[in-house]
Amino acid sequence: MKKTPAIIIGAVVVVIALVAVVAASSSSNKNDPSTMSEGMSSSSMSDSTSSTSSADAVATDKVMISNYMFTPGDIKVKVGTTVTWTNGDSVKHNVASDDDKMPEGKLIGKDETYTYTFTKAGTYKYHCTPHSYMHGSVTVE
Ligand SMILES: [Cu+2]
Repeated sequence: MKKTPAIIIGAVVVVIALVAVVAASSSSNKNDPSTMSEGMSSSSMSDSTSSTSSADAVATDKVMISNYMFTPGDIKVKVGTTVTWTNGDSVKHNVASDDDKMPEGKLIGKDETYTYTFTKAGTYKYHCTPHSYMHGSVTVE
């Protein structure tokens, strides 16, 4: 009589273990298609952004800041060009290098301008200090 409960407990433990394994494998099966599609969509997104960053750069030395965006976001200029940013927003913005390749610009108010002369070839990525989601780049050729 004393051995029976041990066997029952053992059987219950085995059943719980099997249920856990089945649950784990079924949940991982459910995750697989979603992770695959996420991986595909993110890789196609990164492909498009990497190809647009320099290929779609606009040849201009003037950038408007409006609606919390640099427009055009990606520009290209020749070495020695002075680029002028004009703020059209009532909120103050600036032009700050992502990697210290150029100085951090002062905050400028509405209708004020900021200028910087690019003397070396390269790609200068920048953002706005108070709004770090605002991004732009200058490709100097
Ligand atoms: Cu800003």
